[in-house]
Amino acid sequence: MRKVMAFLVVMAISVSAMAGQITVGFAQLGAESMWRTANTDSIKGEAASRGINLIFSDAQQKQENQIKAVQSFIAQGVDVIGLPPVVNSGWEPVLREAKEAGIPVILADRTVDTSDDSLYVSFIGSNFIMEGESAGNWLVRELKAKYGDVKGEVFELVGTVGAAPAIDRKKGFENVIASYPNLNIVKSQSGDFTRAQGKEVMEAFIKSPEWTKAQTKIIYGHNDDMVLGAIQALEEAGVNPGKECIIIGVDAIADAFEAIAQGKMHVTVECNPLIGPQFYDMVEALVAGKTIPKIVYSNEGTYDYYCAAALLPWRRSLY
Ligand code: GYE
Repeated sequence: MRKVMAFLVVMAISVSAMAGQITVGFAQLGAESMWRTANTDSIKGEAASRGINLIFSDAQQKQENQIKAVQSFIAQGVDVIGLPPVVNSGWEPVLREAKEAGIPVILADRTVDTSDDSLYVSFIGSNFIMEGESAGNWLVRELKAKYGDVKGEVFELVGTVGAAPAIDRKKGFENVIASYPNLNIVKSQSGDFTRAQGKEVMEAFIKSPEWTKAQTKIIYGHNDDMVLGAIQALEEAGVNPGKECIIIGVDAIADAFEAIAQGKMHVTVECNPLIGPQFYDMVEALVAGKTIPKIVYSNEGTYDYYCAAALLPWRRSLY
């Protein structure tokens, strides 16, 4: 019986190899936000519709788990590895292992910090610095329109410490506000991109002297989930989020559109999680022996209270 089973397994593998079926290992970083859930659905759904054999793992926001997943994909001899690195450092050894095994790695959604960019074939995702700049530019315009003056105190909810989107969304935002001496970040703390920790951090902000002193309270969150947690904390503390603060998020998830439509939040900068189709286009090109671009950015916009209510049904239909 065992021999028959083993034979069937070997047959199945060789049939799929003969049919040219592509195997991809995707070392997802976790399930920390609605963005991530949509991203996972896109990666899984697109593999299924293209008949790609996807080996998927979830590292629960731990780098060591992601490294182990990549090593196991190398051992299994997959065709291509997809990796959204949870933090941006500490990847060189495992990327070198993949390179030596001749398995291309596509960085999907987050970047790594390395001086040797031959360790991965390509990056697909967002320009996080531009997202931070969009958030800053929106804020400057809003303050000018509302008060005729660019001043205020920013309470910043930072993403996962050391993650590319957290580093760059901060950098981009600071690039813009640096020109305005009366607009400053007065508190900045990580909420690890989750709703629960966003709420906790906001609870601490509300108790701080900076909060009491602030004249124009601005909340800038590196993702919508942390902002939605913060809105809960504000409401529980008796603060009217939409009236007493200016609230900015990133991602543009449907729940943020809803919060904006309800007047509890002001704006969200889009970060597109639906990168499955572009990702597998790159995978298929690689397997066909073609060269692919080193960087592929996804198209993104900014949605505020002028349009969020009208666009909510469309957003919900996406993810
Ligand atoms: O913005 C955030 C998620 O890496 C772009 O990760 C992604 C970010 C996204 O947890 O919500």
